[in-house]
Amino acid sequence: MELKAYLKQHRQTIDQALEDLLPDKKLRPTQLHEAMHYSVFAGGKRIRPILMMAACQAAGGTIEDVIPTACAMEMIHTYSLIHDDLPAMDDDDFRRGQPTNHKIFGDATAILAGDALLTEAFVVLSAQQNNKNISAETQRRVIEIIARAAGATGMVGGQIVDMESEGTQPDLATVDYIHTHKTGALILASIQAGALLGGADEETFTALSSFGKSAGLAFQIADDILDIVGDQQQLGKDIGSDQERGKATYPAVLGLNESKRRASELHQQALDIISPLGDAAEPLRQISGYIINRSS
Ligand code: GRG
Repeated sequence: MELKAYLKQHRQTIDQALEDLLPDKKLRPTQLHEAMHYSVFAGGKRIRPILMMAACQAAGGTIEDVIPTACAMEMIHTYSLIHDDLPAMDDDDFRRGQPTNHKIFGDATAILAGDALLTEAFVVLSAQQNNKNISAETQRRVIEIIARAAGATGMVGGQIVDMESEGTQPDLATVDYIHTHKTGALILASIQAGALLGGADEETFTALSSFGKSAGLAFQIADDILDIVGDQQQLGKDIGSDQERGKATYPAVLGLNESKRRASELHQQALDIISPLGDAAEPLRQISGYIINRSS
């Protein structure tokens, strides 16, 4: 399997499905729809949807069955980035190499575009009655997993602890909390949703969930490391901003080398956990390696 081709092909599948699922830009309210399109198509890696597809495959399922759910996840992720960039939060000017949503559309429209993306995601999630491969109970479970991961005890919870910790000297437990909630929760939920929609039995679901926890934390540690050693142009955003803002990061608590060691250790753990899943899990293995070695 060639990872680059796999990522490109699956990214294109998601981009096309997102085009079909998002409200038409020309429809009223056009300003809102344009703002939603702007950030969704500003060039994200689509790593959460791709992880969902790969987890579905690892569980023996059909990728087509996860596409709407994978798009809903990307809509939730994009809303979180739009809100995170606002002046009231990180106040960032660039995201995905483009001016941030509020820089183009203004704060109020950016807030509403985020709100609408989050809400439309649940329209997409709850509107899948026609797929005969997915039972209503599986769909309900997937919606609950995603809602919890996005909410107060998931991503939003991680975000507020992150904000509260700025400029403090956080301990490792607090950094772990921030990372596993702010970033890890949606990654774990993507993998769990893929597993369930792919028909995973309880044993496979448990293995893929453990994989998701390790991969989610590794993703955020890699993000912390990139903020120090990354290339601004490849990342599409300013580097060094974590340190400038006194953010609670792994390198701030453990140093750069120990952070790199932890990311590799988590990758190895993730590989060990899914070794019983054989060839079907090969995309997940390679994506786990990409997560810690990526340059953007
Ligand atoms: C505002 C509720 C709320 C939550 C914000 C996601 C998030 C929580 C904050 C973003 C801050 C940040 C840079 C976190 C680091 C990890 C992360 C989510 C990076 C961006 O995700 P990628 O790398 O981005 O998947 P692309 O652009 O490829 O989709």
